[in-house]
Amino acid sequence: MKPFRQFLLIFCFLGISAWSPVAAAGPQDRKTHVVTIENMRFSPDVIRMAVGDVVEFRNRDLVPHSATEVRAGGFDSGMISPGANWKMTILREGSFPYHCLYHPEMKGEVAAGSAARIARRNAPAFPEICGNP
Ligand SMILES: [Cu+2]
Repeated sequence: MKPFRQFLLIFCFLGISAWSPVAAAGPQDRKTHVVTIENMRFSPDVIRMAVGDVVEFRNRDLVPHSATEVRAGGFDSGMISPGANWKMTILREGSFPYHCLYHPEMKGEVAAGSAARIARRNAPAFPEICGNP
């Protein structure tokens, strides 16, 4: 192969890689957002994240808590024992208020994707949103 053709081929290959508008987003690109449960509060109480990110709840209180979506049929950690953690992934855009089943005054919200603000205003019903990371 002539050197010029070789150069063209390499240039095309690199050009396509560099200019491709589609970025491969794999599990390695997921961010983990930590919510610490301490002193009877979720901290931070509002998480803004990308769809597909992971939220990890860490109970650092001396009593059990839960992270349970307010909407019936939504996500539910079940009991998170003192010192235990629980993770979930949000798979759809939206805003998902949650509370603790044992202490309903403990409240938080997970918002995912660009539609989060609109979703919160309109408060529509959502299909299943959770999966294991
Ligand atoms: Cu609680």
